[in-house]
Amino acid sequence: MKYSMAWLSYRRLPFYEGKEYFRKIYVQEEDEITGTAVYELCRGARELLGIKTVVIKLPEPFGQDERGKTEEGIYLLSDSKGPVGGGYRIAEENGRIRITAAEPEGLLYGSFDLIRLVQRGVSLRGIDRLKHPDNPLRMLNHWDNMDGSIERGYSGNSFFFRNDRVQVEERTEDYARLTASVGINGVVINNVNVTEKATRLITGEYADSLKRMVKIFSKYGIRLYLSLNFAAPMELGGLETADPEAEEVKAWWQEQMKETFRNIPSLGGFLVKADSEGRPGPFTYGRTQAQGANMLAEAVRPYGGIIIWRCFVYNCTQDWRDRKTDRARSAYDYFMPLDGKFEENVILQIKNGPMDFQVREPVSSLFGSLKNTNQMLEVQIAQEYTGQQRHVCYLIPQFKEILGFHTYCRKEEDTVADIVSGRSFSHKNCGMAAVANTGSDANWTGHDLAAANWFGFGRLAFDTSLSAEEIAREWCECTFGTDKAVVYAICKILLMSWPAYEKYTSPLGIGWMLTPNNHYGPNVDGYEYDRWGTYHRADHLGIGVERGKTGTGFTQTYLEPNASLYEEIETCPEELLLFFHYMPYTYRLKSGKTLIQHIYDSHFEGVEDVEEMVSLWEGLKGKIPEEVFERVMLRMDHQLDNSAEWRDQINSYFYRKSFIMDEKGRKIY
Ligand code: GCV
Repeated sequence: MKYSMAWLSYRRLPFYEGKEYFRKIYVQEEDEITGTAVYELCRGARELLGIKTVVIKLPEPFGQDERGKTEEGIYLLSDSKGPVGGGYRIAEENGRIRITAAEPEGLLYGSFDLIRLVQRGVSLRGIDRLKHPDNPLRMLNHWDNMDGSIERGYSGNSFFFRNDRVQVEERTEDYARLTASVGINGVVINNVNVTEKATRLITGEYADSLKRMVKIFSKYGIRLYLSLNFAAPMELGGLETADPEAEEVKAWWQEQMKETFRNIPSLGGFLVKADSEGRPGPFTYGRTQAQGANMLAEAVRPYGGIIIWRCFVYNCTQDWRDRKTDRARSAYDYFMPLDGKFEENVILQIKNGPMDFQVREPVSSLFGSLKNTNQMLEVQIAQEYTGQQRHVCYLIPQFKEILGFHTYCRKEEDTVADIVSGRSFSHKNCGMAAVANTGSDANWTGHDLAAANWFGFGRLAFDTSLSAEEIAREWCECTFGTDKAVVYAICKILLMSWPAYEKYTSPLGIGWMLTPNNHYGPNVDGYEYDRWGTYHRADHLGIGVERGKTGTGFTQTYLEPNASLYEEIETCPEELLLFFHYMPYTYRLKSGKTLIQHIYDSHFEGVEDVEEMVSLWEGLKGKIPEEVFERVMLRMDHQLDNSAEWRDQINSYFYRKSFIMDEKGRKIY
């Protein structure tokens, strides 16, 4: 086997009560996506149940009368009054399972859901499930480069690009299957840092291979998107400017888009990183982010395209001596004044927190503050700052907290989940995106357990009401089967992993403290005297960034009561205390412990948690495939060493800074 099929690696079920349903599939429509649904059901039946399925075309029209007289089997029924937007209903009655949806995508998602239920051994008798995707857009953002490398990639090379060429191969289809099976409907294949060859992806040069990719994606209801280079008019068109207000620039983009969409008519649109970390953007010309985004939006509008404009804009050449400039404020300060000024086909894509995917950050204050602008949540399942797929770090509990955060932008329906789903402000162009964690490794994600984040992101973006526990269990049962001991141990490891990572790395929301550039392993002062705006401000008396009114004022970018909650030390959630406030080491937390003692204790505990995770994994020997067991074991052994390194460096650093002994007298160096 060249590579695994992760949670779609079907293993034959020795006994399954609902086998008979799968002998016949009745289908009404003959469109491509419904065809895929049929193919997937047949494949599932063959591989899971050892059944050869007969596919029967239903007569047109197929109304209520006809439905009464049907035979046993599975029915894929399109019904304009059925669930819309990719939603579906699965209902069983008298030996007939009906999957009903208004659109073919719904039939596909319903079919994958049905297969998942079989994989998990769930009885289908009397089942009645109605599902509507919560988020209209459910996207993966790949940071893949044309040379085949992946920025922040931890599972091999790109399977989209190699040697400056677009690759379309068997793996493209398997990727589409996995991705669509969890409800993802949009994929950006290239890095947001668009340089050199990647700038040319919008030209005809790569059109043939991109078209082949689109053909595969479309079968699975996935739209292709590209990242673009804001300076393309200069780099490709030879213009002297990329000023969004210059007529020649507008004309260049309009002409280019005509060609791009002629080549790839179903292209969804573009993701843009502008004015960030050295990328070009409208600021160069004294223009706003809205002027930049709207100019592009106008060029793609005739083709139904959208512009997804990232809010990750900040000053990355800060002076560490400057205590007023605050990277956390940056996106808010640039984008808030522009609320309501973006075109309807622009979506602002906002990272979950105001810094950069740390293990703990507050939710970005743009959520809830922006009311008249389409917005999307961006999270990162590539574990750049959370152990780089060498550590287990199941991130779905973090995403649940983010989605559940009350912004107080309205009396009801005010959470991040409400906002990005479009419920709060009736937006249609909105949703969730994740920076992807896949690559050419045989298990797709480097660490086998990291696949739970890919699966989990898709499931959560589709259904934000699912709990992190439910998703972990689903993933585990689909991937490893339903043996209770296996499911218990793996779910426990997953659910312990994010809190453990938080405990043994940087304390109480301060973040960073890791090796510059590669972002792996501890280095407390690695970024402290650098230009990136990521400081902990520790001295011999205390630690933390003062972001209250007397500091950078970032607390005041939140709506009330959150602004006051974060401002006041007594009410500030302790897991974020050092993000918002500079605190003395002797400050007593609610637990009664001093801040310094909390740092020591949590670091010892974090490593103990990893020890427990390791022993849970050891208990799985012989219960899961040997190869997977060994591969994960190796990574877990490393995680244990690396977490101890974190513990020792952090504890020693703060002991040496504060000169306060550990009350428990443990070894600190
Ligand atoms: C793609 C962080 C990462 C960069 C990444 C950037 C972004 O700074 O370290 O590698 O660039 O975020 O989100 O654009």
